[in-house]
Amino acid sequence: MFKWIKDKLSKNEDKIQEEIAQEEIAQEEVVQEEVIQEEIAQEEVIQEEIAQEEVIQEEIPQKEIAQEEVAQKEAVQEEIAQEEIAQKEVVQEEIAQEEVIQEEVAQEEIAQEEVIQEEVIQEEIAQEEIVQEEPEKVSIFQKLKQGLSKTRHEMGVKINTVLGAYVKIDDEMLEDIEDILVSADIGMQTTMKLIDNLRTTIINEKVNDPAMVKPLLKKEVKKLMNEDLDTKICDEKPTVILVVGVNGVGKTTTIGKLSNKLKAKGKKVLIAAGDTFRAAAIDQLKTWGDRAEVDVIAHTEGADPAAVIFDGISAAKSRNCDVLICDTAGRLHNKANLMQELEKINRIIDRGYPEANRETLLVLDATTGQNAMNQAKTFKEVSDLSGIVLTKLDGTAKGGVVIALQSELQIPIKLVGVGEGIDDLQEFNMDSFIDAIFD
Ligand SMILES: Nc1nc2c(ncn2[C@@H]2O[C@H](COP(=O)(O)OP(=O)(O)OP(=O)(O)O)[C@@H](O)[C@H]2O)c(=O)[nH]1
Ligand SMILES: [Mg+2]
Repeated sequence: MFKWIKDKLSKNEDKIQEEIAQEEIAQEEVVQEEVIQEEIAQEEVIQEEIAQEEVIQEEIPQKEIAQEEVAQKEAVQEEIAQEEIAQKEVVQEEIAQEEVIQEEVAQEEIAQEEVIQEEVIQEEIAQEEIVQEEPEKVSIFQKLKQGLSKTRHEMGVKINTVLGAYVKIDDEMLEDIEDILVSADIGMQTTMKLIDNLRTTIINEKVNDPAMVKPLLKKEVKKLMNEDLDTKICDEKPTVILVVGVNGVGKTTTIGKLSNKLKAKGKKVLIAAGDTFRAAAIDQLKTWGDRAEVDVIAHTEGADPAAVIFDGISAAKSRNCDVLICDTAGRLHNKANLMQELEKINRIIDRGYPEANRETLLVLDATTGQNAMNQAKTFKEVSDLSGIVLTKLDGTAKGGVVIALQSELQIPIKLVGVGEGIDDLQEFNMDSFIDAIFD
């Protein structure tokens, strides 16, 4: 019995041992499983971290590059913006400066205008005062000086300013004078000659003082204009004066003034209305004839000018006139036309009045400056000019053209128009003219 119990117990013991062993194995397996799971989990975490790390590291340079690019883009845009602002500022600055300069120029012009007006007033007062002492001679010069006040301002006054700015004579000073002469319509060719001659005189005479330049310049102008040219209008009996020039220059007005002048000298004058282009021209000449108390020989509008001149010659002979003055049309459109017309008229005078002295006066408008010079060249080619009448010298700044005309063409200026009135025509006097524009 005891053995059975012992066996039973032993068997139970074995069974328990068996169960414990199995229990332990199971537990062991569970633990190992957990360890493995743990390790896998840890491995995954590490892998995940590595992957994230790599992603981060990958992302960082891209981010940096992107940030770099954005920064560069911003910098460039900033530069462009600043550049634009700077350019805008420069443009605005330039506009502002331009406006200031324009304002200064306008002020300068106003100031000059005022100076001229003041000079004119002073001259009028002076003229008024002097007229009482020496009526005729002085008033003529004052009138010329008054008329030329703008030219004087353009030349004499500006030259004074330049001379005052230098302590010794040098090339720069001569260039400044050259600029003034060109802008006063003396013309490039004449100005160059004048400056060259002036420079030679300055060197030869060893002149240093700028104050000496103006008298020397005046002397050179006189030399270039040729003092020997005959500036007197012929009025010896019998004389025919043919007046030519383009339209509007003042031919008819000059004829009226000249008739009056000659009549005042005791000459018997007759006018021929050779401008048959329009009726108004004939009427205008008749009006001037009435003013000067001189007869006018006229045909109707559209008549042959040569026929009018022919009748004028016959009348001048039969009435025993001293001077016959012939008006002509200014509307001859081309050189061939002009030449034909003038040749025809000249033939009539040569044949019909061979004993007469001849004057062919070219009338030029001083306000047209260098254009007057071109007209003179054309007329010189088609006609034998004996003199020039320069009208409208009053109030123009282009009086310097007188110097160019006489020195380049060697045709004497004989008369100058200084206004629209009947007395506003003067015999040209070179000395008075040079004084009037330089002093
Ligand atoms: N200020 C001024 N005006 C002048 C002078 N001479 C003429 N005039 C004016 O110039 C304008 C034209 O003058 P005209 O005598 O008709 O000229 P023109 O050459 O005969 O003209 P056409 O017959 O049309 O060819 C007129 O208004 C004149 O009063 C002058 O010396 N000074
Ligand atoms: Mg006319």
